[in-house]
Amino acid sequence: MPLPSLRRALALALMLSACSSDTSPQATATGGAALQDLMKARNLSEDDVKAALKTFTPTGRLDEYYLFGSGGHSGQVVVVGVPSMRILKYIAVFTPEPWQGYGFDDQTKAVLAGGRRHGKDLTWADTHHPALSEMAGDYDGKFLFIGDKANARMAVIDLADFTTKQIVTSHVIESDHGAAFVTPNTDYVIEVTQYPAPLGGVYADISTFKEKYRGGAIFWRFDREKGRLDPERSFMLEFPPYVQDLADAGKLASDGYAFFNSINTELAYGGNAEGRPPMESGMSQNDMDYLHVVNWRLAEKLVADGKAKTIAGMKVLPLEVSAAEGVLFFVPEPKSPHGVDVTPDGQDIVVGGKLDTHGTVYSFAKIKALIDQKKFDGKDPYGVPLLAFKDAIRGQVDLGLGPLHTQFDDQGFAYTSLFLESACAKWSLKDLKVVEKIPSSYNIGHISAAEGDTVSPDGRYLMMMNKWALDRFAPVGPLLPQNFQLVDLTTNPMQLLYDLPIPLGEPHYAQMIKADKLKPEAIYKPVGSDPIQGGLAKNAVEGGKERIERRDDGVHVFMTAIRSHFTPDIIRVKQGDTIHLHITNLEQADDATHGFALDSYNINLSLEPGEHSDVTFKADSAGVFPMYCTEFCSALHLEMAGYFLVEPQVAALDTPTPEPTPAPAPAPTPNP
Ligand code: K7E
Ligand code: CUA
Repeated sequence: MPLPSLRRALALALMLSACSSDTSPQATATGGAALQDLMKARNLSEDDVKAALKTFTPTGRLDEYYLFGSGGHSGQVVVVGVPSMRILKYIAVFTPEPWQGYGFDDQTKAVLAGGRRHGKDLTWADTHHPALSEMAGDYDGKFLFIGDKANARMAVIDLADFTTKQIVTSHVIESDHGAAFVTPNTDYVIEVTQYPAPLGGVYADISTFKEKYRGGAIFWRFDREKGRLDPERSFMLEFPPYVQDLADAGKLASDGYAFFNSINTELAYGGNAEGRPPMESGMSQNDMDYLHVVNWRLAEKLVADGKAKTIAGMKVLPLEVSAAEGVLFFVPEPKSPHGVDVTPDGQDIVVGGKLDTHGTVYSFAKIKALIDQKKFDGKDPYGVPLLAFKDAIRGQVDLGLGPLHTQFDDQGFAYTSLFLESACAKWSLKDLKVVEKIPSSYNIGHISAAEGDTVSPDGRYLMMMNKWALDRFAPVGPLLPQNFQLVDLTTNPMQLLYDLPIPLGEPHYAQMIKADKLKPEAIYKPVGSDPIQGGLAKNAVEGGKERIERRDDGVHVFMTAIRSHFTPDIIRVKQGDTIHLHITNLEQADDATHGFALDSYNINLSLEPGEHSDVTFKADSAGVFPMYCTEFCSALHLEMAGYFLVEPQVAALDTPTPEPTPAPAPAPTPNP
């Protein structure tokens, strides 16, 4: 280590020892020497030590930010503390999750059932973009939304208890990608199609792609009072089958508008075994695709005026209406664009072109002027007015290879991920010049800066979300984790602070929110709360009123859980009975969660303090089934158990046939 660095390391050691009460020169010198030894022993550079000091969070200390990241195919949301990079939670969303008992009780089964499609239960999802609820364009810390690209679903998570409350789907579309993105006051949550299909889930041969296949943007109305999306008050805009991609809502200067990009003006639809080009080359022929500019407030009005038709229960504003009434405009965007991100002041829209080295910065003021003056550059084949590229842009910034997604800070800088270059570029919004780049490991997708897509970004931190991690972590076989890399934005140059392997693929986007905006509850009140419906559950059980009742619809078990027993702890039923378990956790102490597992019946509940759960099932197998608590809740946790006894309806119905016993040896002839 060169001498000046050594001196700086000693200064660091001084900083360290200043925290302890003993600041005598002797102790400092010893501390410095000890730190030097430690750095040497662990082969750490001065930058490593700085990174450690910037992220290390002592036990009991809380993080400044929460990062809500997509959990990819897990259908979950991963919650990470920043800057410590500690994983705090996986929120179960689109898929059953046993620890949280999600998808095991009647309440959460009903949530998952909201996402059934074509009569099928779906047990995976492809989550891409989480969206925190906003007020006036700023995160308010109340709700989180996330879309499922594969199955065109949208979920609502309440951040009061970090629990999924609702999943909706519309059969009008078959997939999405630009989801979820919220309008500045969370009036609507936006879900934009990816792969076009005939609207309404009907059949039409692929050869009718141009005529019958369509994309669209669903505006799911959010009822903040109820904390739920309201399908009745939602609507969709019909789009040509251009393969829409990402979305962002306008804000401040561009409030009332929304922007979507697309990648297929060629209208290619594959068929590489039928004499047509494969999708990837078919869709990359033209130099320009179309940025969709949507006046959603006008669309909302036209829908209210009865201009929509209903398809699969969704109000759909027809393409010709949008084109004629000034709802939809197209502006060319360079080759295979990907991200579309509105600047904090709402004045510009940044689009990254995967196959172009530029980021294109569109000016909303220019777009709006062209629209107001009806200065159109012709129409697309579907009759949608086109705006001239050169008249709509403020400029282009030469970013590097494969620009994708852009975030913002509080100093007038933008950050754009460069997929092909495996780097993130920092550039000035004012003069559209790159300031510096930081490498990522590897194949960076989205980035997430602290509140970096709101009207008031914080700067501070940036997370690079990388798809490949090859040489970063101890090898775990051919399927490697993804890699979240934390970057310090306050230094010049930016500094890489931490690599966090994410063993849930494939995350796409994340949002980072100031931790003090969230006020999660620690316990459910009143005792016996239904976390999904809210308030006291219909079948909540009071301590002392536990009972088993046989009714016309089956056996109702009103049970309580408290350290360290279930009451009742023996349940006797007959084979074939329908069982209704109603279990209330009477605990009101933080973290006093009980589990409830029932052997062989595929039941595992998580009963958080004050929570009530109902489970309905058929006791179709006779036998003796232990039930027990699955959380180590007390010293007598193992004793928190009981029996579920199912008496066979027909004698020996379920009794295994005994192995034939060998004929007994003939008894010895007794002696006379
Ligand atoms: Cu670029 Cu789905 Cu936002 Cu992946 S998307 S990276
Ligand atoms: Cu309750 Cu263990």
